[in-house]
Amino acid sequence: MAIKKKIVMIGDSCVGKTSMIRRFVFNHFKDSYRTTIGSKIMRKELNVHRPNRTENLTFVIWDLIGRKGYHALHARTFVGVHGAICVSDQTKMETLVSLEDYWVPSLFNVVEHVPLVFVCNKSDLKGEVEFEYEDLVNVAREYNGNFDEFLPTGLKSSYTTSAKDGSNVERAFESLGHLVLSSEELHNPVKELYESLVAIGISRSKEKTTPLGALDALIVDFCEEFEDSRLAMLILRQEIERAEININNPTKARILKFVEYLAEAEIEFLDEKTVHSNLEKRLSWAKRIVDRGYLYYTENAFETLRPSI
Ligand SMILES: Nc1nc2c(ncn2[C@@H]2O[C@H](COP(=O)(O)OP(=O)(O)OP(=O)(O)O)[C@@H](O)[C@H]2O)c(=O)[nH]1
Ligand SMILES: [Mg+2]
Repeated sequence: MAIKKKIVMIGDSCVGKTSMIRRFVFNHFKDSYRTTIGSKIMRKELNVHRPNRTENLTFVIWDLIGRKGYHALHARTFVGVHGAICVSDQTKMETLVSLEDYWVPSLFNVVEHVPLVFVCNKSDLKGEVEFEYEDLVNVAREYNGNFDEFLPTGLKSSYTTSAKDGSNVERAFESLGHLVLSSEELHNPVKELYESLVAIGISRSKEKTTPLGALDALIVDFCEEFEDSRLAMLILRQEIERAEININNPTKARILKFVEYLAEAEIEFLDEKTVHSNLEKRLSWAKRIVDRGYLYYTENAFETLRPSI
C-alpha cells in the first residue's frame, strides 16, 4: 500500500523552491519568475528502496511563499509535516543564513525535529557562487546529527542542486523519502492536537497592524472556513491577483479591496450573516493597518498617494 507523507519546501523568496518541485514532478524548468502566492500542493510518487523491501511513497509536496513574515500562513502549512527540503541559493549567502535564523526554527516551532534535507540550489551559476557546499553541510549538521546513518550509500542529507540542469534534484527528494520513512512515528493524536493548537495560537497572537501581518491573518482566517485547503488557496490566489496585491509588499489600500473580494467569494458558499460578520471582522483588521504614512484610504477611492511633505 502507498504511504503518504506531507513535506514542505522552505527557504527565502527566489531560491528556487517552485523550480525544484517543477523539475522533480514534471522534469521541466522555466526561466521566468513568478512568486508563489500563499501555498500550493503537488503530489509525486516515488519508490524508496529500503534494506528489506521497496516502499511506494507518495509525497504531498507543499510549496510555500518564501517572503518572511507570513507567520500564521507558514505555521498553518507546517502542521502535520513529516519532512522538509530546506532550499538556499548558492549565489546568495543570506539565503543560507535565513535557513538557520528563520525557516528551520519556524518549522520546528510547529513540528519538532522532523527530518530535513538541505540544498544549495542554482549550482549551474558557477561564477556567482557566494558560499561553499561545506558551509551548507555545517548548517545541516546542526539539525541532522545522526540522520545520515539512515541513508543508503550514495545518498546524503545535503546537496548542491540545479533545478535548471536537474542535477541532484531527484536525489534530494529521494533522500528525504528515506529519512521520513526511517523516522516514522506511531500515529499520535495528542501530538497532532498540540501541533494544531500551536499553529492556531500563532495565528491569533501575531502582529496584525503591518500590511504583511494583516494579510497573513486574513489568508489564514479565510482558509479556516474550508476543509479543502487547496480550494481555499485557489480562491485566495484569484482574489489576491484581482486586488492587484503585491504579495511581497502589500499595501493597506489593496488589502481593503481584497477584504471586499473575499466577502464576494464567500457569498457563494456561506450564509449572508456569516459573510457579513466575517467582512466586519476583516475590515476592522485591515483598517488598523499602519502603512507608514505613504498610503491613504479614502471612502470612494483606493489610491496610493505620496505625502506632500
Ligand atoms: N540558473 C538557475 N536559475 C534558477 C534555478 N532554480 C530556480 N531558478 C530561477 O530562480 C527564479 C526563482 O525561482 P522560483 O522557483 O520561482 O523561486 P521560489 O523559491 O519558489 O520563490 P517564491 O515563490 O517567491 O518563494 C526563477 O527565475 C527561476 O527560473 C537554478 O537551479 N538555476
Ligand atoms: Mg515559489
